[in-house]
Amino acid sequence: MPDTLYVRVGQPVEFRNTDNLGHNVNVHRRGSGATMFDVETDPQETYVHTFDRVGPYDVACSEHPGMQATLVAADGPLATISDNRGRFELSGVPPGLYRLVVTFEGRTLEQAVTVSGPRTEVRLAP
Ligand SMILES: [Cu+2]
Repeated sequence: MPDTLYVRVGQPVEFRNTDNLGHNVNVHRRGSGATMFDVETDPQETYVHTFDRVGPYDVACSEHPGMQATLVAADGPLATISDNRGRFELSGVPPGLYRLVVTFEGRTLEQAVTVSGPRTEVRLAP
């Protein structure tokens, strides 16, 4: 938990097994499928990995197929997770031209966004 998480590139991410059962954590880069790591974690054991590339990653436990998550690595503070209606808010964004990247349900959409005032609303066109 949670099933979707964003992390910063260069910051250590801790994968902690708080269960009484052994688990496995395997993480693949979405798209290429490249394996980032694939480790067994005993109860109360922790594994730490630092992501060095932006993008979405698929997290799974090979022993329990229902255990899945999405992890998105971002290289700056302008990242967040939307609510269950797809709404999100980022504060303190300096004016300028940005590239909005949205990842959901295994798909990635991109759109140019110009921030020019105190509030900019964006509607993502699929
Ligand atoms: Cu498991």
